[in-house]
Amino acid sequence: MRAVVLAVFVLLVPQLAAATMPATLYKDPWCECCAAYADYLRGHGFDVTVIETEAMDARHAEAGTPAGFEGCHLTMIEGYAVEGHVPVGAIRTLLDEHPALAGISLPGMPEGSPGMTGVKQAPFVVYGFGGAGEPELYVTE
Ligand SMILES: [Cu+2]
Repeated sequence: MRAVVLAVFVLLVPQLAAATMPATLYKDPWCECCAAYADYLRGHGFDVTVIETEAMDARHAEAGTPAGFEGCHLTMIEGYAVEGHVPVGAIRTLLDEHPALAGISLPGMPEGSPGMTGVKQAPFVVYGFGGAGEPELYVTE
């Protein structure tokens, strides 16, 4: 009996760990697509804390986000900045690869991206920033 309990425990623990990856999402109080994105992340196993602030410019600056790559919201995950409506696949790649970047960004709130309405028109181009050079393509989703 004890062996069974232990086996169940061992099976469950990695999933519990994956289910509670913490994320902190900064948004201004009026942004609704930002709240929809927070729900999207929750639906993919992130434990999201939403912080509403009217000082988003300061948050982007702190995160090291270059001009033109700011999202309508900023999510901090494991020390990385995730700017905008970045699909979770790109976040998982970031967390797996652990590159020397400050973060990743999907600029421009594309239609059909997570938290946005509409229909996806083209692959989402996610950029990496804060590395050795200028921001460059990190992954397409
Ligand atoms: Cu948005």
